[in-house]
Amino acid sequence: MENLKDRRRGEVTPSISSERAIMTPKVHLLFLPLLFTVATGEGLQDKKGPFENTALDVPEATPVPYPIHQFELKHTVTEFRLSGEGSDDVKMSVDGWLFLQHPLNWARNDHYIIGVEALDGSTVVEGPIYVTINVLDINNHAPVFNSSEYTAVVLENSPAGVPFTRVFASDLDDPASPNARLKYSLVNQIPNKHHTAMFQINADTGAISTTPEGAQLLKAREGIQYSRGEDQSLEALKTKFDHFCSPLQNIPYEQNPFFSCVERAEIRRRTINPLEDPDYTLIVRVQDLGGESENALTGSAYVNVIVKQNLWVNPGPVTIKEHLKKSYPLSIAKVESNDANALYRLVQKERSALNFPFSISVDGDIQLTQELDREDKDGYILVVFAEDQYGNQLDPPMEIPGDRGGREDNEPQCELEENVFEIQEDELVGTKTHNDNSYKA
Ligand SMILES: [Ca+2]
Ligand SMILES: [Ca+2]
Repeated sequence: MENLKDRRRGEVTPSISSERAIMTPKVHLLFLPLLFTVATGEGLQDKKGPFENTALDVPEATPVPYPIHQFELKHTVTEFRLSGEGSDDVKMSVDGWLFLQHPLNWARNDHYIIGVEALDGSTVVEGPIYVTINVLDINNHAPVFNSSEYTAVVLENSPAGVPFTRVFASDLDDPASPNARLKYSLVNQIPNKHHTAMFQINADTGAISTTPEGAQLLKAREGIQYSRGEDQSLEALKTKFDHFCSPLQNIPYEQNPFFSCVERAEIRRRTINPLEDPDYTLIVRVQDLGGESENALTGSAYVNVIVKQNLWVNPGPVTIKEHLKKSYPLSIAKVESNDANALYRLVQKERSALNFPFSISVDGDIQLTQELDREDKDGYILVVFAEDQYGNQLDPPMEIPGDRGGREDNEPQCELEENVFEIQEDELVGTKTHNDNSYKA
């Protein structure tokens, strides 16, 4: 930032600083016009005008003294009297030059109105006039994130492009100008296995979501799976261990390196401190000037991401043919809440007076309760809720979309059909899920 400022100063006054340092205020005023010409290299004629109400644009943070405008007076003037807010920052020389004594700051005030009277001795000979100084913003503030470190949790299988967290930065420059037009970007992802970007950031909003790869590949740390109401104590872990690691040897659990390894991993997983041990750390950057200039000022922050196991996965499309001769109820799909004690509820999305031949078991088994007949209805949309005993949702309702007929009118598209939970005609042929697990009837 300092470099930019220095460079900007250089543009305006390439050689003023040493001269300014040795000058007394009196000499300083005497040589102002000459000094200004040297300093700015611009035609000062352009800055002249009659002694009348005038509006002037002045960039903020200019080096001083900065010549603003020379007023041409009709009378002999011995001094000027200035009034109003900001009048301490400007001065008039006896030859009518209005100049800045102190650099202006847009963030403090974007304009000043200063009254000026011309005096001969103690008599006002001209004025008062009112000079409006409009402060022009320059890009002298870098954008800053509202936190240097963020923490976020992302569920496995989070859909690509749907934000799971957001970062935010602000910039003290003029929000109506490019100086505060911010762009976010993702600089780095740690770890960056196989150079696959798992996350993306919306350049305009700072919203962070998974990429299609992330939606597919992000996995929570492995842990023990517990079923509904199952004891999750370390004693229960011993029982599980016996179950998976028989035949048993006569070794105490505590001395069994395999058991103690699993035990440590399980305890660590339960007491994980995301800040100290995130699954991913993202480095995000914000740039002003719309991110389109190499002169843009930047800010950065860390985003710690914890990947959380997500069991609540849409089982995907099911195709069932009508008049299927099976014993009912027939399992056709299974869902599992992230809360082992969830109560499941299954409804039909579109209210219908007709029979709804589906049910869901306490374990999340979606069952067909009778043969389907396309004459009755050619498609269903099922909505599954996972709730606690008070009816509060534990996972977002899962909508399993269905084809409501009319397929003959639509051009068949395999990709689309794979996303459709379709229950119709003749026979249950199986279900496909978007995580490639398959269900066989
Ligand atoms: Ca800025
Ligand atoms: Ca500024």
